[in-house]
Amino acid sequence: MSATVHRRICPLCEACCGLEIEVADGRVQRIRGAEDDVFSRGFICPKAVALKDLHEDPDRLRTPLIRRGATLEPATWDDAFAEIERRLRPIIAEHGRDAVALAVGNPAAHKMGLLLYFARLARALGSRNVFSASTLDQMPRQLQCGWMYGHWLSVPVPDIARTRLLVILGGNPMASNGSMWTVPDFRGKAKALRERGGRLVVIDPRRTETAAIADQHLAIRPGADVFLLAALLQVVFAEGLARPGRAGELSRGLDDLQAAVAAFTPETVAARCGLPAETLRHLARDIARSEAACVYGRLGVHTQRWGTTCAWLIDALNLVTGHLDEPGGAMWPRAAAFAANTEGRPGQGRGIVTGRHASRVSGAPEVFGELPMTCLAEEITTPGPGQVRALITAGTNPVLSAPGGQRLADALDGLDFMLSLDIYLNETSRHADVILPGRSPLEDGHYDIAFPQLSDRNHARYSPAVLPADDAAHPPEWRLLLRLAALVSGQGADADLDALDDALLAEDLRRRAPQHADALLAALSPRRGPERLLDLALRAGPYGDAFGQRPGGLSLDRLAAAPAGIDLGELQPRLPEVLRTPDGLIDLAPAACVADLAQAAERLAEPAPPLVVIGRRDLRSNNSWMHNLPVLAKGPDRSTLWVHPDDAAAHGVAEGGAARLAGPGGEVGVRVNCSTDLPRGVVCLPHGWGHDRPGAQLRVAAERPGASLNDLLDERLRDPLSGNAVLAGVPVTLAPA
Ligand SMILES: Nc1nc2c(c(=O)[nH]1)N[C@H]1C(S)=C(S)[C@@H](COP(=O)(O)OP(=O)(O)OC[C@H]3O[C@@H](n4cnc5c(=O)[nH]c(N)nc54)[C@H](O)[C@@H]3O)O[C@H]1N2
Ligand SMILES: Nc1nc2c(c(=O)[nH]1)N[C@H]1C(S)=C(S)[C@@H](COP(=O)(O)OP(=O)(O)OC[C@H]3O[C@@H](n4cnc5c(=O)[nH]c(N)nc54)[C@H](O)[C@@H]3O)O[C@H]1N2
Ligand code: SF4
Ligand SMILES: [Mo]
Repeated sequence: MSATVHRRICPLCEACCGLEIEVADGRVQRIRGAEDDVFSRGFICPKAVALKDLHEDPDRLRTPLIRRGATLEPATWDDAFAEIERRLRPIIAEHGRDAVALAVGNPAAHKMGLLLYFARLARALGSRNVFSASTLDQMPRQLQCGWMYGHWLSVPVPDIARTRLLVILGGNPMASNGSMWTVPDFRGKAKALRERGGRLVVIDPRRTETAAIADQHLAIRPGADVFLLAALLQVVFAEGLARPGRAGELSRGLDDLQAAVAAFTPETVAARCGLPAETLRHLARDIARSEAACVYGRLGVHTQRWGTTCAWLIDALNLVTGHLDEPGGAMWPRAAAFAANTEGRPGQGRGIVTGRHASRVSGAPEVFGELPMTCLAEEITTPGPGQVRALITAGTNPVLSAPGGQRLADALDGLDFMLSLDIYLNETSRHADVILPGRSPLEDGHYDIAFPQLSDRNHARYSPAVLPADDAAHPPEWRLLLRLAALVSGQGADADLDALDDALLAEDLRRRAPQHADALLAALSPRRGPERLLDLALRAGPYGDAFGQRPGGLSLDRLAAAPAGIDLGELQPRLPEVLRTPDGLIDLAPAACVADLAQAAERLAEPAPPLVVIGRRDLRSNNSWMHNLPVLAKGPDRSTLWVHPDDAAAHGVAEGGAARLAGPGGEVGVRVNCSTDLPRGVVCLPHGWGHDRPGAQLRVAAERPGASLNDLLDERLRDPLSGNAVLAGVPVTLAPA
């Protein structure tokens, strides 16, 4: 039978590479990079090929499961929804909406149906107890952008194509392929940067894969970035190098910023950073004097106690040195759809409000409608009004991905009801009473909602489903979520979903364009579901056809007719139009950050713990859920603890040997690999392992389960501003097993 070649944007990481997938006899034959993809130009990594294994994985769930005693057994969709209705409705009736918590994870960012309709479910439920992987990851960055620019997804990214000096703190794009920065083929782009005489500087405790290709690696002590960044700004101000320029004229708070960093001379922070004062001074001068420089910080600076304050200092440094919104500096993408910073009145908006409520037990602030994932366990286990009694998870595995994972696992067993939307029976979903499986990504159409808002070049791409799916036999996730939305709003599990989908969209349209709602609804038919929302977003977006008012503009029809995507050009300056703050200015000194930095100053002299743990990512792994795919699981063990050989000797552990690693949240058994890429006093363990929990169905992963880093981390350690978890720089002890 003849093969067909299909396009698909890879849904596995933020690089969003365009793939070519060859199918014959209904089976995936071959996956490779799409050379003519306007954005990724043929680049892929080894994970793309694993989409075949994912699609074919016999452990991937294809039918709902319902708990019968100790086991989860296959069931029909109708029985599963009947069970959900039977169990969930009384909990809402008796204890109210807050008794039902929602938790959503990383894959939702990569599946438009899951993302758009999870929002529908959350709205229908109306619970305060909403948790997501954002508070294990990038919430500091979003909060800081909200405070400074007025919207949490107005995130400037390095314009790597034109920069002369790129400084990366706490990011390892050679392994992660970039984050909060969609930059396929980082290696090629970094090489081009160096070939045109530019420089790459990496600030990371470990000599990472990215540090290895850099011109300079500064092995900072974990958690010291807040001091380093304040010192760089101090030098810029003290040496008269500040030239905030155009962005400066649109800012307020420059004097407050200068005052806030004044005490942090390189000499005062050098010891804490583990770096010479002169090195910091030179770096500050290089950034300030470069005609096009960009400082970029990621996971390693966000998942620490000072995450939000670090994010602020990085953007402040870019702005004060004249590199914000300038070619080669940090620039805002202009996405074709769903970007709030292209909607409403250009240059001004409502800004953001946080802390509208607080978590019941720890009093952690609400941020963007969420509470910290690290508060979930205590909200389940602490009795009293408002206690969480039921949980719905969607594409999240917090038992492995959140600090205090084992305590969370214990808490899940105390729930009255738990529902998981997941594709596996895994460490988290094994606690559920009902599991509703999502489909293989190859069976759904795809448009990235978030990542074009973070991309190093403007573009739009859409992939239709690669393989046919039978909606009745296995409904897409958006219909599962809609059915749940109907259920929690009292309409019964057999509500007319198409009518509900129409009604929800009509409601959206009436809010946005009251006079045109009916005409718009008609113009968008006969599409349904996420594709209809996408068509609306594209046509109403900045490049859209405005429903005929801008002929030749974007629509889903037009995008679908361009399989290689549509290039929308290099990043362009967007100030002041991008801003959505109430006064139309950038806030260079958000009060909460200034106060937080003052607290950091008080802790500058604290003695460094003798041994701390940091995390790592491996090109062939992805968080907690791709260890069951044979093509990625083969090869060397990627779950080992890396230790400097002198530390290994000092703690009596040997290369290849077993050891106990203990932290503030617990201890785990690990296997040791010695590595001189780490400084002394720092050990390195990846997260997402620990696939030895009974009852999970991950046969390949269970062969080499590894241990979960999050079992030794402490869920009480958070960035107080954003509620984000602290995932690195945590003190540990190491001993032979
Ligand atoms: N292959 C692969 N790719 C992935 C993922 C994956 O699991 N595997 N996960 C995806 C996800 S969800 C995300 S969010 C992104 C994350 O992508 P990145 O932000 O690039 O994250 P990491 O690769 O974890 O790199 C974080 C770096 O911070 C360093 N670090 C730790 N502590 C500190 C510190 O105190 N200061 C400084 N300066 N550095 C520190 C670590 O050594 C590490 O090199 O990757 C995505 N891509
Ligand atoms: N210590 C430590 N902890 C970390 C990190 C770290 O660097 N160090 N990184 C953090 C980061 S950046 C992130 S983003 C989080 C991720 O945290 P999570 O989102 O909780 O974790 P994942 O491992 O991505 O788990 C994804 C879940 O979704 C399921 N899934 C996969 N595809 C689909 C699908 O198509 N549909 C549905 N319904 N489910 C699907 C998987 O089976 C799995 O259960 O982990 C965080 N945890
Ligand atoms: S870098 Fe790899 S995992 Fe990420 S999108 Fe590209 S092919 Fe997929
Ligand atoms: Mo993440």
